[in-house]
Amino acid sequence: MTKDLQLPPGAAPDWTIPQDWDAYTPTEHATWDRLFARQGEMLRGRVVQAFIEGLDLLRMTRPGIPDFSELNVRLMAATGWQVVAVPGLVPDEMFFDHLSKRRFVAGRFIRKPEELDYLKEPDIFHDVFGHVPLLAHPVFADYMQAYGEGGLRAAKLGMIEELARLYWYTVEFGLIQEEDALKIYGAGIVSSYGESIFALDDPSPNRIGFDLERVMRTRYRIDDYQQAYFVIDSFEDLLAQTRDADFGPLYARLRGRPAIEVADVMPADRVLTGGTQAYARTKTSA
Ligand code: HBI
Ligand code: FE
Repeated sequence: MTKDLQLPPGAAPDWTIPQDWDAYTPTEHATWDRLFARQGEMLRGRVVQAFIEGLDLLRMTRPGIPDFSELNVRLMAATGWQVVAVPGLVPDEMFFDHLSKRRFVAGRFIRKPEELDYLKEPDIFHDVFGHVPLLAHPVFADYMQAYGEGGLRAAKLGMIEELARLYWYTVEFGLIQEEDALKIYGAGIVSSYGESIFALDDPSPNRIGFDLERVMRTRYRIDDYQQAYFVIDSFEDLLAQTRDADFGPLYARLRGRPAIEVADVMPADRVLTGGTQAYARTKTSA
């Protein structure tokens, strides 16, 4: 997926670069603050409680782009994780290797003020606001490390695409059942104004109970809101389902079965919302 990437000049062999926090301009800090204010407001009552707790614990509620060296003192104390800066996308195996060592790679740049809702590559707002608060949660922190370890094994077996679907439908676009309500926890949703509303409230997408094998068979779209979201019961359950799974036989079964399309509903699905797919249809008929 990220095979043709070249090590950028100035990056270390592990693809990290200094964050160079002093180089951020007032405009860049102001962009962070605008995005933070907009998401903070909207996420109240929509995001999993652990996310809010992570923001507070890591003191991410202070204005301006976070300085990784300060953030890492608190994050390290909470769960032993660190955030490291990278120039952009890194090769899959490098990405997995960092995760397996409890290092989360984050873009250092921030989107332009005139493109608040448009992102070609993950920037610091997506990577740090979206992903880092949950890394302060001990169980989610362990899940992320286990994912990295699983990624290194999947790479050897030629199963990165299947494993990447798990990341996509949990870490990026996951929903969670919390005290009888559906909440957001995926970073791709948390860092997006439009999708924070769409993922929970819109009648279009399917919302289906999480099942590891089902998710690893399901294609995803990277160009628009998801047509299906998968719902976990708790981070403990997500970690248990993936840590206790026997990936050898699982990969053997996946090799023999066709992928599932984004909007398909399968007979074994635990359907929470059968989506109308009205939103996706407006896009294809345009
Ligand atoms: N690199 N910087 C960065 N951020 C990502 O989220 C990322 C990456 N490289 C590979 C990757 N994600 C995914 O393809 C893996 O989940 C497979
Ligand atoms: Fe992400």
